[in-house]
Amino acid sequence: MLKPTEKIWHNGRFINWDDAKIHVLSHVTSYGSSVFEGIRCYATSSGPAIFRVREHIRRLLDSAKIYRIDVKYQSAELAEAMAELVRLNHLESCYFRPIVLRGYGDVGVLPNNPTEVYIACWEWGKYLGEEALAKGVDVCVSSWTRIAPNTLPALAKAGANYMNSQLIRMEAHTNGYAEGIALDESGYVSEGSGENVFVVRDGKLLTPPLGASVLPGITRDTVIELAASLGIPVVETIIPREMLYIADEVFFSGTAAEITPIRSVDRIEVGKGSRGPITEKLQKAFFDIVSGNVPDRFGWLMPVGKNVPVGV
Ligand code: PPE
Repeated sequence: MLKPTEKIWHNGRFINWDDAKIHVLSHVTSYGSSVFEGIRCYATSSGPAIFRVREHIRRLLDSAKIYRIDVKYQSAELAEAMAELVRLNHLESCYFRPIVLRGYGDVGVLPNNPTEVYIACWEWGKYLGEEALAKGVDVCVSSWTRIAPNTLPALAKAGANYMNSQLIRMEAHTNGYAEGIALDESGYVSEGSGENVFVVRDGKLLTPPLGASVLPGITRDTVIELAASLGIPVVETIIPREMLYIADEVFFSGTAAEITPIRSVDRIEVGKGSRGPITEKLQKAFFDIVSGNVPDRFGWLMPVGKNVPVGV
């Protein structure tokens, strides 16, 4: 269960956790009009640090722009609000949920409602279970198709997209799987309900392109950069479903899921049915950086104790 913290940021002010309420007739409840983010703050050896905050805020503002939602806060203001939240809530590590929503005003599809911006944070453990990172998870290919182009824009992280995600995740759960992988409208691999997907075959990393109805994952980008630095070739390409079965390794990437190995797809073992060596190498490179064990050579961490760097 969610463990409340003290403060939530709302439109420039810090309010009490219990006061972060909206009216039932807010535009968002009927029409799904919200865009949001999921960001982690890690406990590093030199204090809490927010991972890739710049990129997450950029995606939040991009999502809002796609939906013609005007956000009047600057990136640096939002980043500073997050750093301050960690301090006010006395957290070592946490997960942030910034949400931009259309609030209470008129009722009707054509929006005529104020924009509300909230940022909450809390301690959040491992997304797919404690053992998932080491042992891997069992997943299925979903019978639900990922949102098709020209229906809901996949590049926006909008609340409404998660109705599709819920169908994928509930079906997987009902059938005893940790997660489902959806195919895109053309029948090619798209993504999990809340993660991007990577396949390893013959030492090469494959991941679906942005045109395959995937969220432009920030962990996806992190994996691509880490792979490049480790000399592992990466190809963004359409991936047929059956490639999941004959892959040497498959894994998920996501803020919540981090880098989670997949040990079977539709009860077919992937490789040896356990975490593969390339997945392990990428996990190590990832956790070394976010825990502060190695220098942050990519500039991905923003320490909360310091001023926000210029350019955020
Ligand atoms: N695809 C989807 C559909 C998705 O929701 C996420 C993040 C990703 C890919 C990976 O994106 P990124 O986090 O930038 O690497 N899912 C978030 C929400 C999870 C939730 O259950 O809520 C997350 O991981 O924070």
